Amino acid sequence: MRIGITCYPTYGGSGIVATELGLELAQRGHDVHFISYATPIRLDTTLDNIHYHEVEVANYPLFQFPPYCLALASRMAEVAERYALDVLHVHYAIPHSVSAFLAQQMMKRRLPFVTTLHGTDVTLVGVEPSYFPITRFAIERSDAVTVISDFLLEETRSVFGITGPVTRIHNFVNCDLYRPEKSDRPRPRLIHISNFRPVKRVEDCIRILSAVRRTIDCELWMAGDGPQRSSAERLAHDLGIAAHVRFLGKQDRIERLIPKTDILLLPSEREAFGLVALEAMACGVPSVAAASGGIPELITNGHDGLMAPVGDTEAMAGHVVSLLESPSRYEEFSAAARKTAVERFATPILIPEYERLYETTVAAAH
Ligand code: GMT
Repeated sequence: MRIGITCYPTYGGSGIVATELGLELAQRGHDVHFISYATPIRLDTTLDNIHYHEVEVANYPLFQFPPYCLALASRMAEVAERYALDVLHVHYAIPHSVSAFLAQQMMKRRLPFVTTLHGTDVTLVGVEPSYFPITRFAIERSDAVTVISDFLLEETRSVFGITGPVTRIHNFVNCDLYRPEKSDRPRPRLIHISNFRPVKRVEDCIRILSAVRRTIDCELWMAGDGPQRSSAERLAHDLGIAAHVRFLGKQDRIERLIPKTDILLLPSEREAFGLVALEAMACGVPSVAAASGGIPELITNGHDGLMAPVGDTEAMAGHVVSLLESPSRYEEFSAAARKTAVERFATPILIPEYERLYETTVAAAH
């Protein structure tokens, strides 16, 4: 098939899922056309069957806000026409599904589009009064809608009142790329990876480290960047543990980073799925996480990871200690985490679900 993909090209789970989906589809022989304002961070445009089309947003003194949504729609229609795309697949509803709808209206032939909802496009941004009606409209007008967890399916139905079909396709991981790797380190190492937005509760990671350090000498790597970074740094200083926390900034090759650590911390307030926890599991790194949103669909508590209520940093610290103080228990969790990733969330299991959806969507549109 000839598939157009639009996503946010910067850091963030939705762009990563879209990029890796495109790469997997290209490997399976599909022609994949990325349409965005920049090359997605994990995209290698030299690969066979991968094409990238930049969206240029012309500015004008009259524009306080250059209309990206319109430039994107024009580019989508142009690429779809020139390369005879069969389907457009947009990741993150706002504004991508609106642009896809406009592109569809511009075409002389019927071009179906699929919208994948990733989380904050429903739970946070989508509920903003200024975006709510147009987001609901674009979801309803999509030829197919997918969500990345059952949790998000429920949210989509209750927030937007969507009654039509919505397909749940969980996030996936390439278990050949994300794999365990033995590496020596002087002391245990925890890691947190995110965009440091309030929903991630990054300060909880600092509190967890502080509590764990009452029993075990360990360190924390904080990978990523965002608005909560400076408050997390301040808290580390205030708690007297700054020397044990490294802020690494944005990282491109997290498949190389995660295997150098022992436990991933994911204390999010709300997480539609928690892709980073899955990537860690594939590397044999179990997570200690908040039992929020879709995380329990991924982690089986007490088997391949441990969970506690949102904000309960003492319980999360207790979980970390329980893993680090018993090497045999740690090894069991690590092996179970890898097994879960391979058996339930690996690309060969989930990519065909997207392929089937494209086929039925394209067939229904003609
Ligand atoms: O806010 C983020 O975490 C980024 C966001 C995105 O869309 O880039 O991530 C969401 O999509 C990921 C991939 O599908 C999910 O694994 C994350 O759970 C989800 N984040 C939230 O729901 C907060």
